[in-house]
Amino acid sequence: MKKLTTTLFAAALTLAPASLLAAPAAGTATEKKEDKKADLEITVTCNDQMQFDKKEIEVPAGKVVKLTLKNVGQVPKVAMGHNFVILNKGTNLSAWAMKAMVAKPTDFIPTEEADKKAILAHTKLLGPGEEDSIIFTIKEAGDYEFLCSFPGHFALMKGKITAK
Ligand SMILES: [Cu+2]
Repeated sequence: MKKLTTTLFAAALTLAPASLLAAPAAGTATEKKEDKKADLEITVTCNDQMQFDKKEIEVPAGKVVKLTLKNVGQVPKVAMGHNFVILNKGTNLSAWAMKAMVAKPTDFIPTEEADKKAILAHTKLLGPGEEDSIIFTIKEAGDYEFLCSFPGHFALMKGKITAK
């Protein structure tokens, strides 16, 4: 019995530092997006025909949403890259897309403050076979437009997220 107690005590000592280290990470600036638990997960695909497989998406307002974009195409990124950009309410999609179009060094995400502020969330620019996930929460109910900001794509690659 004494041996067992000693063993358990030793085990408790070994476990303690790990749990102590893990605790402070949550809710701090070091929190990674993977750590957040999504209330809802959505997958959107995009392809060489410049199509998202979804044009209308509904999400609950105030909930944590994880959206994964998958590029199922085969054409190289330089000619057919795709991303998924959600714009804040009140943004003029066409005007914003024109700014994005010339922002090649930043993968077609405009660098001006006002244009960046217009973004609610966005994925990386994806080449064929790639995917990226974003985590976001839409606090205010309403309609939000999304698009692919690769030059010339938004005419076909756009849609609406409704937060209810
Ligand atoms: Cu695209």
